[in-house]
Amino acid sequence: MADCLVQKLALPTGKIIEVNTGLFINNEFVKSVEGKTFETIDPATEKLICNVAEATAKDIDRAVDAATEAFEKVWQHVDGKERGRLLYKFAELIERDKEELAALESLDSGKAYSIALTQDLVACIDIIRYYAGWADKIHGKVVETGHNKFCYTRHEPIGVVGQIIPWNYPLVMLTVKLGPALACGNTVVLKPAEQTPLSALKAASLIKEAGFPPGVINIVPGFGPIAGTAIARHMKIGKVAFTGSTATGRSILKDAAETNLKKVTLELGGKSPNIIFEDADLDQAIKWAYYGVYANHGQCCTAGSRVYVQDSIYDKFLQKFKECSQSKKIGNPFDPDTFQGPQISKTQFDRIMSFIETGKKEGATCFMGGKRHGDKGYFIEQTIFTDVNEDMKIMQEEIFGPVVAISKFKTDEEAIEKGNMTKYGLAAAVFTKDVARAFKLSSAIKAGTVWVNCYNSVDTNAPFGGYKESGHGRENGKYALEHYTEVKTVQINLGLKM
Ligand code: TXE
Repeated sequence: MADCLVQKLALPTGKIIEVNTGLFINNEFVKSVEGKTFETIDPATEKLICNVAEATAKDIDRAVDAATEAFEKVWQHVDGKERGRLLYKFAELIERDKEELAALESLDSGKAYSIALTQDLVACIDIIRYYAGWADKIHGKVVETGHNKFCYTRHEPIGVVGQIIPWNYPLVMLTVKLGPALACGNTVVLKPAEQTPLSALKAASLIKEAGFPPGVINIVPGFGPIAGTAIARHMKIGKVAFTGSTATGRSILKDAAETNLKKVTLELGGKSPNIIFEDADLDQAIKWAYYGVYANHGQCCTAGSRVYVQDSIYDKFLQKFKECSQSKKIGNPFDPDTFQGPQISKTQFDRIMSFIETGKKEGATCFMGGKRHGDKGYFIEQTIFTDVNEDMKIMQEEIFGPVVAISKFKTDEEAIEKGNMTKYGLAAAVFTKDVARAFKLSSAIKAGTVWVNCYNSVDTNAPFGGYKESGHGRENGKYALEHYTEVKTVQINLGLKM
């Protein structure tokens, strides 16, 4: 049965890649119980890439049963050194196949192949190696409780964890979620986004090849309201980790509350401010601000989509930022010099175009861009709005496309006030040479990450997550491990009498 699910996919470069398009449960690729499949589309051409098995609630049950059995019979007895060894092996296989994985990522999501290869894949390998290193270093503490007792804590795995990931960084999200969960000794049921199942399925083959026992990692492509909800509401899943929209995060929290109160971590949307002072290195600030908003076609939760520039340098900044925008290529993701590919889907394309129209209706000036790029694929021009105010929808809602609003401020206080005028709190940046001001602003801005004189500079060992409606909990680094264990307190009587 597994073989009939293997599909040969032709890349625009002429290369053929084989992918197994079944659900990955118990280390086998299988059809869905109901035999359903769904289409995955190339956003650069709007053409069908292939059909992929679609998980429904019955398949999630199957995957959870496999993960439960694997946890109880095998994985919880596997020590940290061995878990680490398997993770290192997985990283090695990702590295071996990085070109194929990057090509699939590019085909399915539209991101530039050169960027997928040199940034996304490099991050994936690093993340899995980082957590491989943690696997045998997860332990509790001795707690002082007086002479008559000995008290210690154990950091035990939760059991089966559910992971629901988005389409903007499919493989990076997969590794960010799998790394800490496996290092801590959990088994996993992971649902990739319906727009981008292919790289996750290719990674599933590597999981099997690495030698993970059957059922430890199960990968089940499907739709959010069906397969995603089944994970969020499952009574045998002890924790769910989610990255995606704030609306879906809310619904997952509600599902967890209404069922078994599973633990939930959420990495949600943002509307991040990027504040540029007159004393900043202007050329550097422009390059970082550009990367800050347009990286991954604006489909980045940390996108610095509100740029605030001190009034004395505003005009110069705007002109140079525009020139920088016009210098980068939008087009075929497989062309080596492409910076920006298409948006992920027709839905996202329409959503972004409607935000652009709203911005114009609200009275903002569309200073650059604002239109579809080309006539095929979901490409959108890099777009700059000026003459904006904080009440506008385009200043409050996450657009998740190549659209930036650039406005002015005069004082530190005004920059702080405007920067914080949002329900989100994922990230922010400050550009200045004044150290005291950098400290002041980075304390005052309510965000999970504040960059000083750089943007979107993410490190595997630095925690990542949001204040306010940008989420719960932290990913990356040691902080992520806290969300994948239960802490057990053991108290041993050494002489207390009743
Ligand atoms: O997200 P969803 P969408 C934001 C961004 C974007 C908007 C909509 O603003 O414009 O979200 O994108 C699964 N129960 N981000 O609609 O719906 C879904 O199948 C359980 C920010 O794609 O949140 C997919 O796997 N799961 C972001 C994942 O959730 C559900 C990245 C994300 O989809 C579900 C992506 C449900 N009821 C979008 N409904 C970031 N933080 O980086 C959907 N899903």
